[in-house]
Amino acid sequence: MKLWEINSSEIEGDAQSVMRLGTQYQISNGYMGYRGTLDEYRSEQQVGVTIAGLFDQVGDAWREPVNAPNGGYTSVEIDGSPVGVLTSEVASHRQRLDFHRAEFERETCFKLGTKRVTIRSKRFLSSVTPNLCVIRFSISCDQDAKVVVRTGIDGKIWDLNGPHLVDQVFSKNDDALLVNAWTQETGQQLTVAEALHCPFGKEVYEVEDQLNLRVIEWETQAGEVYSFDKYFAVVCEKDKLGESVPRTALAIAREACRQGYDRCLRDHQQEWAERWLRSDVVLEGDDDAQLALRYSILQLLMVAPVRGSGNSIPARALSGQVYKGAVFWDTEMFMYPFYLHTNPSVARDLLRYRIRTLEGARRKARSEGPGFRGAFYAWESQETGDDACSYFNVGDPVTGRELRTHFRDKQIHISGDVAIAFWRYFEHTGDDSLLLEGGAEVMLECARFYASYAYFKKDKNRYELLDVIGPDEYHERVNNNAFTNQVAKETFDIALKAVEHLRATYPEFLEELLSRLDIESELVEFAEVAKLLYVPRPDETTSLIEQFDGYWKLRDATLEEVKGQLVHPNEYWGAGQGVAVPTQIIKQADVVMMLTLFRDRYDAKVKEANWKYYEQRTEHGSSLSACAYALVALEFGECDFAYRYFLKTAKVDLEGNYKLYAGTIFIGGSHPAANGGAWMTAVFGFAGLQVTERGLSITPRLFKKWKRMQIPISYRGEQFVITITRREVIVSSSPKNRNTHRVLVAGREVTCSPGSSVLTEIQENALEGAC
Ligand code: IFM
Repeated sequence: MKLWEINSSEIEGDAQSVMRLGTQYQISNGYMGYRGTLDEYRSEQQVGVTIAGLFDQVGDAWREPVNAPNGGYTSVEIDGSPVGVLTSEVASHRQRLDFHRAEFERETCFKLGTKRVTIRSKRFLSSVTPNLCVIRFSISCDQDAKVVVRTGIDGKIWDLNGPHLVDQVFSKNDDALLVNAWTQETGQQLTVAEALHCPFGKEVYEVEDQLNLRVIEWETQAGEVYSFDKYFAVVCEKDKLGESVPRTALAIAREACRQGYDRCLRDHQQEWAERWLRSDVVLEGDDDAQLALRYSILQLLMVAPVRGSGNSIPARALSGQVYKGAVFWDTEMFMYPFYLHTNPSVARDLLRYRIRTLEGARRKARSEGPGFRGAFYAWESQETGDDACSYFNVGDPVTGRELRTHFRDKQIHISGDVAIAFWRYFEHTGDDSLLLEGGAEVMLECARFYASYAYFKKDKNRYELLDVIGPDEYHERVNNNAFTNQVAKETFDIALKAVEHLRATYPEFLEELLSRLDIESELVEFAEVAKLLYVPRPDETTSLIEQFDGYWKLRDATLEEVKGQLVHPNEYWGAGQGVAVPTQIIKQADVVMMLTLFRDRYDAKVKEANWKYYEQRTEHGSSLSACAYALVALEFGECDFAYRYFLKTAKVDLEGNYKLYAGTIFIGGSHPAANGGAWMTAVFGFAGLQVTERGLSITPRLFKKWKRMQIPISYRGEQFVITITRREVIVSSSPKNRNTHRVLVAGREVTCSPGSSVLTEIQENALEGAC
């Protein structure tokens, strides 16, 4: 069990540990996230039940996702004294997150004079009924005692820019509790309903201090365990589950209560068993890495959007309202590969979100500059695809002033990141239906945007992309950022490839699409811009790629020097006056990100030279950075480095080693892009798995202490398990597969038919860059 759970006995003292543990122990089911806070906690302890895809704005403050009233609230009083971690003497405390079934559990023993009282609770967000949370709560005391439990729905909500839910109405409907509320901006109704199964005690209904409560009293007998089960449902108008939101919420909570805890848990567990079967990566020989990787996979599995909901995954997933609950490039570039390789139907849902928000991207292109056409995706995308990113996205902690940042208007690589994800879906799965569903349209509109953005420089006879921000956000408004230009060029190439595919396969569909978009005459221009678009190349002598025009001329400072100039620890390093701006210090992988995204296009010499140059100059101020450096390091044998950075990525939330502020802006919460980065480093990096034009390819570089890796992979709609030891690679094709596949193992081609396992011997350390 030990590699399938995290646990902690830390007694939460200060606000920082409450925040960190709340994030680390969160559970989620794609519909909502429930922070890993304790039953008795309230909004001051950042209890958050964050709803996916429901946003609200209050006044001029940032729009952000809505947190629901907490249906999991329970507090206990023994002999008239309140019992809780923050107020009582704690003899022992343990909390646990069970990976098998994404279940949070706590057990706390309190000392109350001569008495010992133990509280246990477990909760899970159902994987089969997305609106449902199920809780089992138990109390026991070593002596007879008078117990009062207050359990119900807490309407006092932790918000960053709220309050979002107004006119809360608390009521009791027969056996169930209800809180009804409405969002401020659009008046969307949201209901939390709670049903309870409690076979003991005397119950009274009460509303106090924004708590909609049942007060249950009874006399305990020494040593007896008293348990009750709580079922709460959160339903919003946007779910379109029925005519009446409250009635739907009541029906879900009551039905779960009728079915009972064990049945709800069984169904939930069954679904989780299937998820793990498709995605668990076994790392034998290294428990530390195994646990961190599995935790990362758990996070990705928990936050995948509910099927058909039209949502994607925000940069802080559902751990709260940070980053406005918005979807960034993090999803397509860092999380998406995991889903694409394990459960492409989720990858498909993520792409559908971009199809759904295409209109917003078109609006943004039109509004961001004269002459811009096509689709410029939101840097911070919410439910409509309009950009939630503000022009002043960071505050200065010294002066308190807002700083102009250009993430929204200049980080144009976002459109290409989205387009590339669409093409990779097609390449990986062979399924072209998404191209017909809107994918081809997205790709063409992204290409159109770049064509309208590109500037033709006559004297050099080339197109350039001026005034942009690459992934390194410390250098704004630069010209010809290597990553951005490469991504834009790729967008033209793949949009044209998509057109060719459709021309050959669905000519009528293509004709209708080109005519609807009125784009046929622009295709020649796309080809021309793609051909003449300048992409910074490796220098012939040094192999170095300049991150953007003029980067080499910036002051070559060290990280220490730059850090030494900070006046305030939270000061933002970029945005106009930032300490990194005049220097070559960068925030996160940029050229190196390009080298891993397009890993086939650059040789190991170029990778090594650039990695060595840029790594010393990278702050890794974003959790997206370390995995890119780890991946590239593996391509020229820097295995110890890669391993360290793999662990850094996989443990970002476990160690809580991340920035809490960018300037004055709170940025705490979970890091699903790093979770995806950890998976990529393990699978693309150490296992060397790649999808090439010739099919799957595996070139393992197992880290020295790893004995065995086992990776389930979905490819072309079929399932495989790859087992790698230091001496052999076994490719097992599921008996349910239909086709025979050729797989390249360490450069040798093997053939794998359905139901077979093919073993290839490899010589330890014989591979280039072996670890
Ligand atoms: O998308 C990232 C960006 O690259 C760096 N700042 C944080 C964003 C959200 O994770």
